Amino acid sequence: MNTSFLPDIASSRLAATVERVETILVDLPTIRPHKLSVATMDGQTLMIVRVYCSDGIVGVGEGTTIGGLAYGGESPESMKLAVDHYFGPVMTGQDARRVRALMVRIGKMVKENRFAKSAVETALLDAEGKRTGLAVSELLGGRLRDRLPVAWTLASGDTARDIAEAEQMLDLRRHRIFKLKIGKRSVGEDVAHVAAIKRALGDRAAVRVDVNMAWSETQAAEGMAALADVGCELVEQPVATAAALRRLVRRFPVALMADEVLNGPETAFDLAVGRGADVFAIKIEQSGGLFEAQRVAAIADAAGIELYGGTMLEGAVSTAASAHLFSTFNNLAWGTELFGPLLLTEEILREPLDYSNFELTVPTGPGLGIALDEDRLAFFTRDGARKTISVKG
Ligand code: MUC
Ligand code: MG
Repeated sequence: MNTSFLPDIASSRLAATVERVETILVDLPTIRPHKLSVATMDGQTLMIVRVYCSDGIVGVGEGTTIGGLAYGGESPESMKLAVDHYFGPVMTGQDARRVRALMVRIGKMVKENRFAKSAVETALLDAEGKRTGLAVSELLGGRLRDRLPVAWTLASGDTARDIAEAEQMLDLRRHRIFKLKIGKRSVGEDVAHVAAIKRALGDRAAVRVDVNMAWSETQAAEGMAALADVGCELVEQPVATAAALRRLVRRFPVALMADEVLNGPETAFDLAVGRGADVFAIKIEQSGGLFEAQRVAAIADAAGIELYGGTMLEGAVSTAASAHLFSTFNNLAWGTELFGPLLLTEEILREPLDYSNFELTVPTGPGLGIALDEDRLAFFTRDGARKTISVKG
């Protein structure tokens, strides 16, 4: 067959290889102590990764978790070490434009490390978007919406303070969905806390809770029944295991959402087969990257499980990446909680993300569509001018 009329795809593509991969840790204070059942956070550490390519393009990604190692097996420090020592050498010299191929290559050489994989994949997609002039959402198949509803987490540990904070958010028209962090106190105390907040906010706001696995199965049965009675519309990960979630789902008139048990497509598939949740909290880092999170969403869709766009209290880079992905979901019934940057005292973007009218605008520029404020980033880089923050239990 004469194929001379076909364009030579390989040579018509602009070549770009990975030249080097750099990481930094950035410690940023939170606006108030953020109290979860697993940890109290006074600050957040972002592992920022930069992928330098041979065509001069630099892609940026972020790896972030909650409370050091209190939430999962990866910490910002372990992500940095993994990227510096293992991802970097595997990526260097490779075609930076074949993002999926490069992620497969990394997957062969690096097991687990899902948060770190999400960070480097974000950086590669940001670079490819900058190169082609396309937003990451377009590289992922195209956005279905430009704005995303954003929940706020009330986690000061004090009922009156949480109510005041919620009122302020409503006044500012920033949030009208509130997720309450519970599980540290007794079930009775927690239910009273939720009831008081729902009573104060009434129909002006939706109230949901996240127990972060703190309850036993019997506590969860008691708690879910009582929470349904006080007007809570959703309970997130009350217990630790998928089996226990499965035994709780549909027993109470309150939606049950899976979070910590969702660690990528395989766990999503198992949960979907057993119908272990009404809703999936999809997170790019927990899934192992944007492509893997897309697969989790597809499994949920096929199983009739509703979607919620979750966060690891990420900073602006990973929040923007998540927003790009979530904007491609057809059915985002429960909105998102992409409020991470608002929990931090410091802005690290040259132009902040737009939170207005209860929603976040998905950036439109090439790649992630954001630009880092390099001076501020340098100031807050660990071992830079500012001192490291701590994490308490
Ligand atoms: C989680 O467990 O969902 C999201 C909001 C927040 O305060 O913590 C997270 C993580
Ligand atoms: Mg959660």
